[in-house]
Amino acid sequence: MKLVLAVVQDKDSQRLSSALVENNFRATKLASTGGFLKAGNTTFIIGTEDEKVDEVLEIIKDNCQHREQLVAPVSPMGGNADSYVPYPVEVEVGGATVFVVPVEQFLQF
Ligand code: 2BA
Ligand code: 2BA
Repeated sequence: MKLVLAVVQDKDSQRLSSALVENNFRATKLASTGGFLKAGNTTFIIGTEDEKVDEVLEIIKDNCQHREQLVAPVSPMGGNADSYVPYPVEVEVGGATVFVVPVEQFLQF
């Protein structure tokens, strides 16, 4: 069994969630925050059989888009001065950042 961890943009999360259910995959959605943009994104946890991982990855690819996002200057006040961006910059946010990790045990009590 594998655990697929996918960080996706909030705009795609509903579509991806529906596609996973339609294809009979079980998933858990977590509200998360990107370390760089400090904006909300969604992390999907999908536990599935090894042989179904490719299918999950296809579903993620088909339902998550790349987008350009403008990062406005943000005051470091109350935040971390290390990550201060002094001028607006455009960054390309990927469709999805995905990790696939082995599952040692899957238990449901
Ligand atoms: P949910 O996805 O909201 O699912 C709630 C319950 O609905 C499930 O309980 C299961 O009994 C049923 N269910 C879910 N998907 C189904 C499907 N495709 N067909 C028929 N019945 C379905 P649990 O299995 O106890 O799961 C409770 C929660 O644990 C799930 O909430 C989900 O958040 C998480 N979860 C379960 N299996 C997972 C997995 N393989 N990967 C990631 N998260 C999982
Ligand atoms: P954020 O950390 O908010 O990053 C949003 C986008 O900003 C990134 O898109 C990337 O294009 C850019 N970016 C991030 N860090 C940067 C840096 N130090 N310098 C210049 N540009 C930078 P993606 O790479 O598609 O990542 C989207 C989201 O996926 C990230 O949101 C983060 O939540 C997650 N992510 C990406 N790589 C990760 C990793 N290795 N581990 C954990 N989470 C990751």
